[in-house]
Amino acid sequence: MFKKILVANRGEIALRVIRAARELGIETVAVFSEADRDSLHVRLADEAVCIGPPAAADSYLNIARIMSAAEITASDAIHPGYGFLSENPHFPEVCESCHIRFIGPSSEMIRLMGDKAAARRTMVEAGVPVTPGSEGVLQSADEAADVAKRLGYPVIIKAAAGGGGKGMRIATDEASLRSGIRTAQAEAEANFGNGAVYVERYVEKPRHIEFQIIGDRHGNLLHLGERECSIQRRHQKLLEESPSVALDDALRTKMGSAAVAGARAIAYEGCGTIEFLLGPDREFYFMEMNTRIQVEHPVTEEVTGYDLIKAQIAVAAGEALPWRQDEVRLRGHALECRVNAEKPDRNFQPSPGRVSYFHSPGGPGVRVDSHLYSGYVVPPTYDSMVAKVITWGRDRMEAIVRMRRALEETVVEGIDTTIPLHLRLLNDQAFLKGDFHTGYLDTFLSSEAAAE
Ligand code: MV4
Repeated sequence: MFKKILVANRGEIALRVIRAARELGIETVAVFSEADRDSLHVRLADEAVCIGPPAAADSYLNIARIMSAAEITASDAIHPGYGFLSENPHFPEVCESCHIRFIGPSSEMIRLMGDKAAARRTMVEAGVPVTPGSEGVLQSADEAADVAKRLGYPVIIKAAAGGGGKGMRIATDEASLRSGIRTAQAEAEANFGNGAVYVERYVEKPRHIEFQIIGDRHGNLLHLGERECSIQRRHQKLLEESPSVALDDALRTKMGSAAVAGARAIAYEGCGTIEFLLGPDREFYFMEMNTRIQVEHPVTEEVTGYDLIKAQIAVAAGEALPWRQDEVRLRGHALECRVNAEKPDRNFQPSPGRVSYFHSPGGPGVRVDSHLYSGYVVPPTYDSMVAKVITWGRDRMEAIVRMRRALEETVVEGIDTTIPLHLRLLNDQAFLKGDFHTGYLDTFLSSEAAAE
């Protein structure tokens, strides 16, 4: 097992990793930017190294500075968390050349799944359902028009180097397809330095359902159920839950087996997520694979009882997973509300600044993953998420009632947060019925605005 792990991240996920390492008896090293000098991860780690100025490019994204911190502290492994360097295929390569273990998959795996067209092809070969679409990237607008005619409109144009919704266009006819191809290529070239695009049939009113998978180097690979992530705005999730009301045991087994088949086809090691679109007709299609631990991993931890960060560390150290698919039990229901330092009523404008007072909720079935404390200054420089409130209940309604109660208990003074919006969502009829898709939140927000 590792002796010392460097945590190449900040905020709540840095705390989460430090806590798991501590329970495993592993020492920790925090790295921090000048904006994070007074952050909780700096205090909770055994050692801390300043790696540069506030701008992420000069600190949390700077591989050379992070490797120097790892070398001077004699760290034997690095946990990347999510965001920042977690899906940069170059990072595990540099770690390997420095004889430091990267807690995550190989650079080849990250590179393969980072190319959305290649990921799609890989899943087709593994027998995982994908949306009907072009064979690979498109060479011309004429080729795109031929493919779209065969598929039928509407279609969606996606960038091979994109992901998370970047560089996408919906086309409803040949004219909008031809202009969409041009703008998508230009946008992809400008943003990713790679203008390659492909086309798929557009699935209308889908849910975003993702499966947590985990693999080790001994051939064990299993799924830990799904997360319902349809409640999002501009590809930022606000609220996640497990299980999804849209799945029964039969569909869960079918989608879970597809997720495992996809991950097995690439001999995946570590924690990963297979994202699916689930249509109103209950047909499902592979969308993307994320090769990192995700923000919403706690809802899976709450229904399975497994610690995913400890598992990630153990698997990276070469240990065999002690879990078998037929032993995984999904118990009860979990919700996660992301609390962001934003003004939801002012178009989600960021609300950084000093938190004059913070009171964290507690009691039965409540978990809070947060780096907030009274007096903490939320910097304007990074992601606006300041807390994740997670609740567990024997059924969905108990988890919802607990979430309302927990958010009502929470006090965050000095900045605005998304808590009031969450409380309104948790009383919405469609949400309560579980009757929603990826367009739900936009509709909810416009209907609230119209009622003003
Ligand atoms: C789609 C789709 C409909 N049909 N693909 C959005 C992010 C990226 N991972 C792929 N995305 C989508 N791909 C087909 N063939 C709709 C979306 C989509 C979406 C997916 C999940 C969650 C929110 C979304 C919001 C808009 C579009």
